[in-house]
Amino acid sequence: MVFDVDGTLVDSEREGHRVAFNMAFSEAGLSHHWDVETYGRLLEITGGQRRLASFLREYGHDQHDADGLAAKLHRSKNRSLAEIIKSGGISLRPGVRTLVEGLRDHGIRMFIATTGSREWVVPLLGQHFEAATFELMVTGSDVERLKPDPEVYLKTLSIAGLTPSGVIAVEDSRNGLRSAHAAGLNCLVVVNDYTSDDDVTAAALVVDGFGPAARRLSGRMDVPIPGGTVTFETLVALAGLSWLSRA
Ligand code: XBP
Ligand code: MG
Repeated sequence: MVFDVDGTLVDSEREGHRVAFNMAFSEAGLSHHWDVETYGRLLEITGGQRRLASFLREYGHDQHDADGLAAKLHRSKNRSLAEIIKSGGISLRPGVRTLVEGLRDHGIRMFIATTGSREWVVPLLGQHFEAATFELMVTGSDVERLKPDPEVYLKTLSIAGLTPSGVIAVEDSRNGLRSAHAAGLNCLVVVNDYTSDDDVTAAALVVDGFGPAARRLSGRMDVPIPGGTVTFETLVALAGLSWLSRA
């Protein structure tokens, strides 16, 4: 299983990244402030630095100024984010720990494929999981093109020596789903407050959370495995993750 980070394993955008971006604006003496709704709109642009550059161009900065200022603000934002992480400000979504530990106990290989910057992804996941939990973490710092481009998933498959068959991506957003699909992966989408209106109907299965209370919103997933296929529900039931088969 290949997990996305922001919005999937952790509810990191609203009270994590958004707050850190605003701290970067005030540290730079800028009056910009991204409220919850504005940030939700800006999330359409993946990558914090690209998101900043696009916003600054909207505010009349020319391309060169926007890019230079975005890089400076992004460094500042990630410094503030590191403090938020250290203070325990970014927690796992409910049910994630049970799912990850259940998969690990059943020998299912797990990987990370995120747009987020390596400098905070590693310490954040290190805070919540043992080091060996994820065999590999491919981050936005490790690829040229960000989601919805498939590069981060293709790089994960290539380094792990896997083909898409039998590999399931777990995402929260339309950008993430498009990236996983373009890499040929089955995708389970677990929506959150920011992505509940995303068009993710192309996903094999859409649920509204992890854990026993999860509701299936659409789809069902047949997972190709050597010698045939198994429904995702069967796979998760086999993996002792019966909560998902009830979704
Ligand atoms: C979501 C993103 C990231 C974060 C901000 O990544 O688009 O850019 O919003 O992190 P994913 P950075 O859902 O793929 O985990 O500022 O480090 O980009
Ligand atoms: Mg995400």
